[in-house]
Amino acid sequence: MTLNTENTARGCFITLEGSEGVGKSTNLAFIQQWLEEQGHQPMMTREPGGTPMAEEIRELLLSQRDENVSQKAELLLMFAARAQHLDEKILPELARGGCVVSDRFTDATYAYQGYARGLNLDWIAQLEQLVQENVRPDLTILLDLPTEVARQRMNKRGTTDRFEQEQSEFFDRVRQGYLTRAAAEPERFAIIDAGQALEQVQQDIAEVLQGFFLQRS
Ligand code: Z5A
Repeated sequence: MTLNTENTARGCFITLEGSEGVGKSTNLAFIQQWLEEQGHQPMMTREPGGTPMAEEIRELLLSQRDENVSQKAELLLMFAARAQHLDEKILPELARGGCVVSDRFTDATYAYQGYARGLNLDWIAQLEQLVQENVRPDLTILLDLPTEVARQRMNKRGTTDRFEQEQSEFFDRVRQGYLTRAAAEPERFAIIDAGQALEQVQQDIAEVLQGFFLQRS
């Protein structure tokens, strides 16, 4: 399917972002329920992944391996998965006027591959343009939490993928990367304090969603 900015004007594209352990999975279920209660039929998806081929790329990216993973290979695989995800799933849904909610999108590439790994942000911007043309999220909810607290939450969970093996400094850079992007685009980002009690986090998310749909009506 050809990328077309008109597609995004018809549907709505919401992304949920944050460093590891901030509670994305927990709050995605809440967002889905909130949207359904408001009469939407959201298409819930995630990155890397979202289609069979993109999920295979996710496996490649997250699995622990003996050889070093080239940072450029990691970056290109993120965008390869994204191209497939966009063409096969996101764009068709936006074109039919649907609401897409993605657990991570390109802000994660800026935060992880750019700010945390140290890859050139201009390369990321060029790949973003190539793969997405003018498609960008309409709303990005950023769950923000100090790395220390997030790590304590993750420790309770057990399994570790290739990213979760990184040191705290890496996740500090991820967090700062997200905050830098949010500061540059305050009209798209809503920052939520994910250190609050879950009920308060979800109340804040509901207010953000309410404001977003009010603005569009
Ligand atoms: N990645 C990348 O590098 N570049 C890219 O472009 C993209 C991704 C798209 C996989 O992502 C990895 O891909 C990711 C970045 C990289 N690596 N890392 N790290 P992922 O989103 O699948 O993986 P994740 O970040 O580890 O997300 P997760 O496993 O879904 O974790 P989470 O959603 O943030 O956490 P959770 O499971 O919902 O919550 C963690 C625990 O905290 C859990 O026990 C909850 O019950 C608890 N929790 C949640 N909220 C609260 C509150 N408010 N209070 C107390 N406890 C809470």
